[in-house]
Formats: sequence, structure tokens, C-alpha cells
Amino acid sequence: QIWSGVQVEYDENGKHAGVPQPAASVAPRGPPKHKTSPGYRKYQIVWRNVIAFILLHAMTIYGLYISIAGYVQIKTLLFMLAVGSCSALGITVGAHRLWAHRCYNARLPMRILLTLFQTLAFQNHIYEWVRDHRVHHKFTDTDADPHNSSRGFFFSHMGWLMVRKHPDVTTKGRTVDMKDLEADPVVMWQKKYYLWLVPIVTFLMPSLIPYWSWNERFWYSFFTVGVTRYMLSLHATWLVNSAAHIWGTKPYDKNITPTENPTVALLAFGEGWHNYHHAFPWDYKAAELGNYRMNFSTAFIDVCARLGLAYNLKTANASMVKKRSLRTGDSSSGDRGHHRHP
Ligand code: ST9
Ligand code: ZN
Ligand code: ZN
Repeated sequence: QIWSGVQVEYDENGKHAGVPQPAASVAPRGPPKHKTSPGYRKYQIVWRNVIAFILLHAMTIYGLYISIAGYVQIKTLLFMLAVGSCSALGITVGAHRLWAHRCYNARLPMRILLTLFQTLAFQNHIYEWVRDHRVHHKFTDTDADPHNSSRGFFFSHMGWLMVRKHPDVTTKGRTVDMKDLEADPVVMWQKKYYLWLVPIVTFLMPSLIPYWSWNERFWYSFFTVGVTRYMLSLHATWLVNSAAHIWGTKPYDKNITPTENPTVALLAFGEGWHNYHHAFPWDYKAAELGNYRMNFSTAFIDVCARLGLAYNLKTANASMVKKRSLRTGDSSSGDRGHHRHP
């Protein structure tokens, strides 16, 4: 049978064999028999997500309009920046460098704060975010990579969130060990209550605080601090998977797609030094240099380490990095200024 995206074979229950199904799934799904057939990458669109993203973008245009045209108070715009920064740290310092890569250890108060920040970002709960991200590193640019960049800019940017996953993501994804997250009560608590936490933490609280504190109109803060802030931070995050897998230099490993992309680094709180990151994923700086050039996340971890909240910070030493660059790099400069390798 040809997999057309509509005509698909299911087991008796119409499900992936042995895979628990979320109740809200829009279309029935299941792997076709011939996993290696060329038609296998056919797109099975999840219209619920497509419609949600269209609506969110429309609301973002309105949110930008009321911000730029001066309807919203300056205090609200500053608050939007603060909330956006906290949610970014929840992703970079929390989901990414702490939970996905274990670049350092964090004490309980820091893990609770980062979980709150990560919930603000509404990018799936930490467990799911980390599972997809570990699978991305393990199977980069294959069909098992959830946002496989060989399928083009749009797919790796946001298209992957609007179609059913390639069956390889699930089957090969099962080989990724998640026991460390299962052992973290904060992560499992967030997973359990995520559907309750998201509306309250991501949208309601950011809308109510300006309304309560400086009399901003509730809907103005909803459209700016809630929706617009959310969508801008989603695009900044998604650029790591799209732009920083397409454009930029490869000083550490020229044989992989991830690149050093300063624009993305700036927008994504230091996560655009992506060639380095794929070469040394366990480095808490996610970049070569010890300075904070376009890497606010590293500064935040260093402050937490000073306060005793973060410890056991892992980082690659200069000679290791140099060896790797000489062996596999493209002899460009990376994030270390304009010096070239010999
Ligand atoms: C979002 C996430 O935007 C963005 C992540 C970006 C990551 C970037 C990384 C870059 C580095 C750091 C960046 C820092 C940036 C800083 C920013 C600063 C401003 N392994 O998913 P399901 C199995 S989210 C193993 O439903 P479908 C599993 O059994 C945006 N197994 O598949 C699962 O069941 P369960 C908001 C896996 O039906 C079952 O399959 N959220 C794996 O194909 C079904 O899974 C959305 O838009 C795996 N990796 O649906 C929601 N994956 O979970 C989007 C799956 O019970 N999500 N399995 O164990 C969805 O609606 C759906 O997932 C879908 C696919 C439609 C996309
Ligand atoms: Zn990547
Ligand atoms: Zn990573």
C-alpha cells in the first residue's frame, strides 16, 4: 500500500503499535508497512496546530501594532521584555543546558525557578522538550531528527510542529535514555500538571500582573506580554533549528550542518554558536569563549554558580577545542573574533 498521508494502515485500534496516544489527536495515524518507501516523508498535516499558529500570528500582528502605535504603556512593554527574558532563560539555561545536556548541576531552588521560566515559554513540558532535543543531537539531519534540517528551512523552523512525526523519530527516539529526568521530581511534577500550568503561567499571569499593578488594559497585556512575547520567543528559538543549521561558518566540524550564527546567538540568548554546540554539547557555555559575547545564558549560569545554586559546570579546555578545530573544522574563526587558524 502506498502511504498517501490519507490512506494509512493502522493496527486494530487505529494506533501506533504500543505507543500511547494523546486524547486530542486530530487524525488517526500509524506507520505504513513500508518504512523505507520514498513516499514515507509525506506530510500528514495536523490542522489543529496549523490553525492555532495562524491565529497566534494574527494576534501577534495586532500586538505589535498596539505596541508600536503607542496604545500600550511603556511599563507594559518593559514587563514584556522581562517576561520574554525569563522564558528564554527557562529554555536555554533550563531545558537546554541543564536538563537536555547535563552541562552542570542545579540545586532545588534553581530547578524550581527554571521550571517556572520554562513553563512561561510554552515549548512543551521539559520532559518532551528534552526527549526531542536529545533525539535531535543523536540523529541530526536524519529522518529520526524531529526537525530534520535536510527537509528545508520551513520544516526545521516550524513545519515540524504542524505534521505527524516521522516514524523513525519514535522508534529510534526510544533508544534515548530519559531516566535522569524521570528521577527529577520537579520535571515530573511539571509534566503531570502541564495542561493546567500553561494557560495560567504562560498567558493569564503575564496578562494580569500589568492589569493589577499599573492599570494596563487586560486585553492589551494579553496581546503583548502574553501572545506577542510568546511568538517572538518561539521564532528566536526556532531560528536555532533552521538558520543555525543552514547559514554560517563551521570552525569546529565542517562535516555537520550546524553553524556559528551571530544573529541567532543574539536573538536566542547565546544559542547561535551551534557548530560549537554540536561539537561539544556538554559545554555549559554552548560557545567557545569564556566571555559573555552574545551569550547572556552563560552569564546567568555563572551568577548562579557564584550563589552556590549551580555547580559542577563542564567546559571544554582550549587545547581540546583547538585540536578538534584543526582536525574537523573549516578553518574559519568561530566565536573568537577574526583570527584565523594557521
Ligand atoms: C516548540 C518546541 O516550539 C521548540 C523546540 C526547539 C528546540 C530548539 C533547540 C535549540 C537549542 C536551544 C534553543 C534556545 C532558544 C532560546 C530562545 C530565546 C528567545 N522520542 O509528539 P507526538 C513518541 S513547542 C521518542 O504526539 P505525533 C512518544 O511515545 C511549541 N519517542 O507525535 C509519544 O507519546 P508520549 C508549542 C517519541 O502524533 C508518541 O510518539 N507546542 C518522540 O506525530 C506521540 O508523540 C506545539 O506546537 C521522541 N523524540 O505529533 C505542540 N517523539 O508523548 C506541537 C514522539 O505520550 N506538538 N515520540 O510519550 C504536537 O502537536 C505534536 O507533537 C505533533 C506530532 C503534531 C508535532
Ligand atoms: Zn541543532
Ligand atoms: Zn543541544
